[in-house]
Amino acid sequence: MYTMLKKEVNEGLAIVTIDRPEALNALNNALLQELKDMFTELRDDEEVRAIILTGAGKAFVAGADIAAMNAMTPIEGREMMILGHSLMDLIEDMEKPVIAAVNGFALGGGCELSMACDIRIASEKAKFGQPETGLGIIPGFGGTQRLPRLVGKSMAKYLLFTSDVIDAERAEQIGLVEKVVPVGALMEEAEKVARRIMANGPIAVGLVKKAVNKGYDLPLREATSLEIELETVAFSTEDKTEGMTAFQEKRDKHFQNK
Ligand code: DAK
Repeated sequence: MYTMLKKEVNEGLAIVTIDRPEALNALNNALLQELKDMFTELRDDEEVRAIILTGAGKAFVAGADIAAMNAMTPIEGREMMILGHSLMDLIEDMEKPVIAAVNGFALGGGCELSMACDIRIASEKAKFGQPETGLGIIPGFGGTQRLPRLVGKSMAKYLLFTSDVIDAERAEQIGLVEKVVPVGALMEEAEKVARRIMANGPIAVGLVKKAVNKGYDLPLREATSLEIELETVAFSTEDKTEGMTAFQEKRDKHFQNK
């Protein structure tokens, strides 16, 4: 039973909307747990092949819940961080592609949640930032690590040190988002991208996600060895035969996810 999330599934594409209007979708323990339950369910649901995560109202997620954190002891804060990290890891480790459709504020924990997704598509109204140092803390859901991996070390330090909030256009320039679209076109564009991915071999997409995510943190030769192992798996699938045969026969592909 979800009180702060809505889920719609249409032809294999799940859209999850975070809806906690009183706090601009800020992440407290209860919302983190709901998100974790939701993504576990989506990971295990064979009908679902791709996921779009978005927010209701003017925020994607306006950060971790400041009121909740201010009342926490360091141990309670640590427990919340472990819960948050387990959610980010779950999204990153699941084989299905997850697209963040960033509709508004993606600050602190919200920016971190978007960075755990595979692709970020933003509306022109979206705003990004890691304002933690302005609160006397540092990011607690992976921002110190995922931001430099996306935008480079210096730009990440610039954003983390200054707490600057940047608009969607700037976020696209620095590689934090892949595409910026007009407000009314956000979900349509996110769905278009999701459907393009879903037209490809689902096992191949999952293996590519793994190769990029796991390989990125390995030395090059270990990462290229990982590619050999994962490609060997891809070569053992019926999807490989179907994809290549369909090309040769000049017909549509019908991937079976096997
Ligand atoms: N937490 C709790 N409530 C929030 C919130 C947040 N992050 N952001 C907004 N709200 C609440 C506001 O308090 C307000 O509540 P009421 O006063 O109406 O009761 C309501 O949402 C509407 O917000 P505003 O009235 O402020 O709306 P505006 O349009 O004027 O401003 C804003 C929108 C996004 C610019 C503003 O709300 C704002 O600056 N929000 C805070 C942004 C922020 O600094 N976020 C936190 C970043 S730090 C860790 C785990 C994670 C992290 C760190 C440690 N551990 C577990 C240890 C991560 C930290 C962060 O995310």
